[in-house]
Amino acid sequence: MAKKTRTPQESSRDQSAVELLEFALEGGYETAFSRADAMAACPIGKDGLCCRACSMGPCRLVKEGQTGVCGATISTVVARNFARMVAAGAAAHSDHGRDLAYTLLAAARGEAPDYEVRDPGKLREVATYLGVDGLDRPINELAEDVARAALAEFGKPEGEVIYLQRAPEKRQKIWKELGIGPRNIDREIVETLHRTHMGNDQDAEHILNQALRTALGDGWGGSMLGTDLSDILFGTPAPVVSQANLGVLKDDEVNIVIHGHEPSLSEMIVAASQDPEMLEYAASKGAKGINLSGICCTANETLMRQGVSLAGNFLQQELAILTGAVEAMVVDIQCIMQALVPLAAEFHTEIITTSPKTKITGATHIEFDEHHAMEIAKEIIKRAIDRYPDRQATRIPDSVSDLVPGFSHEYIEYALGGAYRGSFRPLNDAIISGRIRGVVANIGCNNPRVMHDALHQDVVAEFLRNDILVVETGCGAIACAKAGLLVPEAAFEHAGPGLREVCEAVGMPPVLHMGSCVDNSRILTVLSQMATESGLGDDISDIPAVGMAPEWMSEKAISIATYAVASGAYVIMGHESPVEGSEEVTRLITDGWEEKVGGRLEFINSVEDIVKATLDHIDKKREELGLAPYDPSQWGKSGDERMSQLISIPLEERIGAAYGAAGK
Ligand code: XCC
Ligand code: SF4
Repeated sequence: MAKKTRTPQESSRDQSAVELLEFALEGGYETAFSRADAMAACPIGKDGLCCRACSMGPCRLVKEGQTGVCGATISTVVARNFARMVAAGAAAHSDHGRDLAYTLLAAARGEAPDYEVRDPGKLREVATYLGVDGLDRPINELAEDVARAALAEFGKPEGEVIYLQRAPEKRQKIWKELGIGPRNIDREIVETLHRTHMGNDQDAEHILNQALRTALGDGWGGSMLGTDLSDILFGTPAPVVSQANLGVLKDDEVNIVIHGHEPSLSEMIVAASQDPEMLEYAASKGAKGINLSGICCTANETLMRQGVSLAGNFLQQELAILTGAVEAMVVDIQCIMQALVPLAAEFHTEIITTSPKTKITGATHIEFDEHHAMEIAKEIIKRAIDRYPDRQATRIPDSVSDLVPGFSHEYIEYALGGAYRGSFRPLNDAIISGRIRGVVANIGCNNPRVMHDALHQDVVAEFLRNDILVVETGCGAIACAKAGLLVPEAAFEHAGPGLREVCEAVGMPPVLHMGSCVDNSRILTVLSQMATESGLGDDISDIPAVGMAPEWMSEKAISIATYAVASGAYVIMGHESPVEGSEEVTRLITDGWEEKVGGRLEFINSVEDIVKATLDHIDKKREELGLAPYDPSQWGKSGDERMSQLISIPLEERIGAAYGAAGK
């Protein structure tokens, strides 16, 4: 691929990003965008054709029929590389889930006084799933047993991951027959690393079966526990009003950006930032207040529960620093670019690493310890405040969009059926009647090799026009939030007539923000419940739904895609295929997996092709279910008036009116 320098306009769909990229260009600052232009992707590695598994190599297999020194074929090498991506992604999500279990354990034992069980109802529900009895015991006693049962899922010596039982029965049978039910979460990750070591598993299909099993341990294990335990500790999300994009930074306040993935420390920072002592200290340095905002999934976690605003998604981490308005960027784990440190050194921004798992050379390390959480949170905030007087010229873009996130599966159920009749019935009915043609889960990252946010926003706009309800997580959700798609009135402006009717009736946005990347497990729960509720078949693979990550970049995204496929979903990843180098592996993950598990994984990189493949799949599933063909001409004559009235009320007021006293 020839090197090509893109203009800021060609690099991002987001005008605030474009402005800051122009500033970076003038000032000679590097960003991931400019580095992606300067660094062509390795043509061998990108297709999965480089094996570094031993020192007889590395072997670069570039010609059909070529083998490595050990004789490994192209399909073996490509499958091994893919399986290792799944293992790394599953490890990241699951280790995050494990840490939450330890936080719950410490809280239950009274060793982490700043944490408590905030959602006892969810605690009891999770106890039931995990087979913990004595639901009426004192909350901390129950919480301790739930934490221990959760921890056991990571390494128990016998049996299978318990949460597999939350899948439709038919799905569980498929896993059993194929022998791909994960035995525990860690073991499958370890076994994948073992099997892909030199001289082990050398049959592409067999390696890929293990990839499916490892990924299932992520989706139905580590990630699902991560979500459940976060809800227990910090509350199950319900709709809130918030704002997205770099315009949320404030010129006259101390700006602290929290970035990464874990909610544990960030929840404490949220609380500490409201502490009168901290506010007073900020005032003593001339600041009007302390303004918190987030990047990536730490942002999504605190957004969903506390309404903390979103500074931006993955590709905006460096841009936030370029505004000159950020006193501290506090990072924990995952998706943190090392480039933040040298960039921050050009401004007054301090990069503070906090996880015992993540240090970055040159950053300040203040290690988080849940036993002294609040104390550490305050120390961090104080450091940020101390930087405020050093602030120079700022360039905060004026773009902000409102959004209404907080759609946990519990909340969706409540919204559809009410507190006493919570159910997915109305959603199924809307799909059966054809008001909603199908469902798309649009998730995943940004990638500087494609125009920032453009694929997310363009495919989603097309889906809405086609009466497809969209659920989102991760950086994809942030991309669409910035485009104004996550507010109820987006239905009015963007949705086809049927979807619009449904959104009007419930007062919900046509794009539902379901949380962070581990919260893709919430989507598995929704799909399972839809399959269990009658009318749409009896398995996830029967539902007219498609999953996608059009701008993916991380190994976690590959793990998510793989567990979604193993759960029966058709998944489209945009950008490049990491298995491009092998026709056999490409066939195995598409037709091969479809035969096995009913889901398939494809890599497609144009908006038109993604939309077409999605609509074709959804219509095919509708037909297989014997549903009426999609016909938008029947809908959209009712409620228009109500909707126009509704959108004339300010969002803050409307949220109470439209949502009632939900969830909390
Ligand atoms: Fe990271 Fe979760 Fe990807 Fe965003 S979407 S770039 S993984 S933050 Ni999960
Ligand atoms: Fe080469 Fe085989 Fe070693 Fe891989 S395992 S580097 S293909 S010799």
